[in-house]
Order: sequence, then structure tokens, then C-alpha cells
Amino acid sequence: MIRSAHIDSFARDNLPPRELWPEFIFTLPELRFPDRLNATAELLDRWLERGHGDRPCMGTPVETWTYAQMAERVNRIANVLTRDLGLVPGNRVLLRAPNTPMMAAAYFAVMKAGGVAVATMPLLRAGELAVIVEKARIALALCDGRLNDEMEKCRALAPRLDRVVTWGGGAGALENLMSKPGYETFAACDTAADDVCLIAFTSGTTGEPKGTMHFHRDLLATCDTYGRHVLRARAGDKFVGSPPLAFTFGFGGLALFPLHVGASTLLLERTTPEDLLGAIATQRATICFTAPTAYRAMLGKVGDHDLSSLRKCVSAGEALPKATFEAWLAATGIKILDGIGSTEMLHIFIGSPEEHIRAGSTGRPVPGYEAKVIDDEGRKVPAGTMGRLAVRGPTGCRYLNDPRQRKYVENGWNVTGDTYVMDADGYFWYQARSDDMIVSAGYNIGGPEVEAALLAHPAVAECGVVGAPDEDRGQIVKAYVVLHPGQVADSAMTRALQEHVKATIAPYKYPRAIEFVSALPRTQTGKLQRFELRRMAANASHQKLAS
Ligand code: 3UK
Repeated sequence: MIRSAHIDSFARDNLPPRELWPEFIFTLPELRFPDRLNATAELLDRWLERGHGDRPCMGTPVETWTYAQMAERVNRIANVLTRDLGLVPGNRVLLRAPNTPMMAAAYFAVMKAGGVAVATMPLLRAGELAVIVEKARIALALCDGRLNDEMEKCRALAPRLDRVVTWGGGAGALENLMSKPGYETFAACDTAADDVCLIAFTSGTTGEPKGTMHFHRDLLATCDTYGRHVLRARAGDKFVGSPPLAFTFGFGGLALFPLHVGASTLLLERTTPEDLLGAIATQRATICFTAPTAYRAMLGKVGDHDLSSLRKCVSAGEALPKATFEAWLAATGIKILDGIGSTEMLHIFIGSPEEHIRAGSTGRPVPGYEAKVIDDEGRKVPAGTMGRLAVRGPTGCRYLNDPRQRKYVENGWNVTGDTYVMDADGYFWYQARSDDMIVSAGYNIGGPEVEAALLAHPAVAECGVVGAPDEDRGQIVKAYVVLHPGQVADSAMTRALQEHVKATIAPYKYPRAIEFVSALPRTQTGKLQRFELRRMAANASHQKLAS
């Protein structure tokens, strides 16, 4: 084993036992990492050594930090952490902020100092923050002053959180500490490639959140697989997007991938479809990371904005319906790169570059990863057969002290909880989350397939499809539909949508029940909350039985 730089061994001590780790694969030559590796040194400091210091690195619509400025802020924060706040390698640091350059700088500073960054979504409340503080044994937090109220409430609930240092909006204690002379340089902690540098909590829709632990080398591995082989960004690119930096989709897409190629990133605090479109147009962004719903919501307004700078669009978090892919291509000339990733795997592990895309499919495994579809016993099923998705590669699941490790990792493979079909050409077709499959009169039906069919109807803006309890069929397919403005939610519309689905996919999959709603319940990472729709559907069925 490589010598760890961690003095505080909590993260290492709470890794799952070795026999429960997934198998890690490093066959690509670019994945042969040295034993000693600090992700911040690789992603940021390297650019200064190469004379790239004056190039733009991170910005907002009103200011831009160069690589040199970013590196200096990171050094100053790292000095504050180690000299003023007593951080020793291995200590966890909670980060709480909207997407801003300071949030990114704090992330890189914690890792540069050998600490473990635990970033949290801005919308989390004190009770949820306290669970994270307890699970990851956190004594120190860096927080954007504007979000400090909830942080202080959290401190009352979780007394082990000893110190909260804020920046911006108000006292700005962090800036004061950062301004000390001599703090502009900082030698990166000599971390091992397999020292933990990040604990990312899952935005789990049910149950306690799980902490997923990632090593310094994992951050580079995702850049050298997805970044290098699928995204293929260039130094001149300007990234933009909506996912929070606390979500690994956002951390990869808005921090790791741009820095890995020396590009720049535009961080937005508000990311409505209008905000995103406006930012792309006025700031001339070239690569956009967001969720399928956001692409759908932007579609209606694409004509009002100059998107000529845009050259790549990435979609993840949920399946990208074929109708959205095609409408976006027609409107912008860009083929959206769909890709499935997970917090456990750090980032995207299946997804194809533009020239290999098959609309409606997630794509083929990212170079460096292997994927297969397995049955309930873990045996590989033939092409064309539905089953559970299993993957392995240079990154993988290591939960922080959690019995659910045994569920995610089977025989060295990461089992994501998704039902997939692989076709004869090796393309992976998403069906549903495994526990979301609808079983109606003996048929297995994936809600997303019905959603994709409904979305191809011009009246439909958004929809969610789940199983509703039914006496005769066990479950029936029920659709919750948000119509475009001006469309009428009546029985004629219900029939029209049902006929449309029957004409698009196998008729037995059509939604026997349709309910029109004004909005769909979503998680903080933008995912449809199917359990909430199922709860609504179950309530509605019970009411019907009772009446
Ligand atoms: C689902 C998808 C179909 C799937 C994530 C990119 O979403 C991310 O991480 P989470 O831990 O959720 C993982 C689960 O989300 N999913 C994600 N992408 C797709 N389903 N098509 C897709 N393209 O159920 C997966 O198991 O929140 C995504 C990068 C980093 C991430 N953390």
C-alpha cells in the first residue's frame, strides 16, 4: 500500500473492507497515475508552470479570475485552513455556497491542503446538514455568508461542528484571514493517489444519504476517460451549466473538465432556462452541462437568444428522451451528449461522442469503463434482454461506513440500480430505475419509455409516468402531465394523448390514467421524484376505491 498523507485517518478507516470494493481497471495508458498525486496541483498549478496563468479560469457574469488569480486564492485559503484553522491532512471540511468561483476555490484549497472536501447543496436545511456533519465527523465549515443562517442552526444540532468561517456578504472573516502576507503561495500536500479528497453525499430520494468517497486519482480518472474520449473539450472552451458544484455532475462538468484542459468556466448562481440561455448568449459559452428537463424548457426560447457560440451540450441525471434530442438538434444544430453517471462512480461512465450517438440510447461505455446487463443472479444476459446495469472502471463505489456497500457492489461490479437493455452493437438503452419498473397485467413497462412517447406530442411540456395500484392488473400505467400554455386539459386531450402513445410504442404501454398537473415534483439535482408521484397515484386509487 502507498503511504497515506492523512494524519487524521478517519476517511481511510471508514472505507469499506477491501473485499467489498468494486474492481478497479486502469488499462488505458492515460490512467497509469503516479503513487503521489494531488488533484489540485495537477488540475490548477500545472497551468502556471506552463505559462497559462493569464488565461481565464473561472468567472461569473461580472468578473473573471485568471488561472494565476484562481491559484492564488486557492493558496490563500489553504494557508488559512492549515495555519489559522488547524486543518491537518485527512480532516473533513464542509463547504456550503451557491456556484461561485470562491466555492470552487475552497474545494481546491481543501484538497491542496490534504483535507477532504464535503460540499453540500445550497438548498439543504440545518437538519440535513447535521446528518452530514455527523456522518463525516466534520469540525470545520467554510460557508458563503448569504447561506450562513442555516449553517448556524446546524451548529446547534451538531455540536461537533466547531468552527464556521464565512466569506462575502457581511463580516467576510475568510477574506480577512486570506489577506495575510505570505499566504499567496502554498506547497501542495504530498498526498497519495489513493488518499480520499472528496466525500460526495448522494441526494438520495429515500433513506439516509450515503457518503461516497473519492481519491485524488479518481478526479483525474474521470477527466482522462469521459473528458478526454467523449467530451473532448479544448483550452478555448467556456463551460456553463446548472448543476451545483456540490453535485459531482456539476463538479466534473464545471470544475474538473474545464481545468483539465486549461479552459474556463462561467458559474451561475441562478440557473433558470432564461438565465442559462442569456448567459450562453452574452458570455459566448461553448459547452453547456445541464439536465434533460432544462434542455426541454430552453427549447421554446432558443429563438430569442444567439446561441452561435455553443458547440457542445451534455445531459445527465435522467434519461434524455429522443424527442428532446431531436428537437434540440433541429433548433441548434447540436447533438446533445447523453451520459449516465452517478455519485458513486463520480461521473459519466456510459455516453458516446457526437459521431457515434444513437438518438434515444445512452450510448456505449466510456473508454476505460466496461458495462454489462445482468440478471437477478448476476449472470450476463444476451443482447436485447432487459436486466440490471453493472459497470466497472477506474472509479467506483466506496461508501463511507455504510452497509449499503453490499448492495451497490456485486462480485466486483458496480450495480447502479438501473434497468437497461444492451443492443447487438453494444449500445445501452435505459428502461427505468430497477425499483421503478411498472408491472401491469404481467407486462414490465419502463415509465421513461412512456414519458418519451408522451413528450413527442406537441401539447406536452413535461410528464412523469408511474404505476398506480389497480385491482385487476396489479398496476396500471399512470401519467402526470404538464401541458404547454394554451393547451386544454380535458377528456379530449386525455384521449388524444392515449391514442398518440398507442401509435408510438407497443399499445399495452399506453397510460390508462392521465392526470394533468401544473408542475412535477423534483429533487435538488433535478430528478423527477417518482416515489412522490407513486404516492399521489396510490392515494388517488384509494380514494377511488373508497368512493
Ligand atoms: C440516473 C440517468 C438515465 C440513474 C450523475 C452524471 O445523476 C448523477 O448521479 P446521482 O447519484 O444519480 C445516479 C442515477 O441517476 N441517471 C443519471 N444519468 C442518467 N438515467 N440516463 C442518464 N443519462 O438512475 C443513475 O443510477 O444523482 C450524473 C455525472 C455525475 C452524477 N453524479
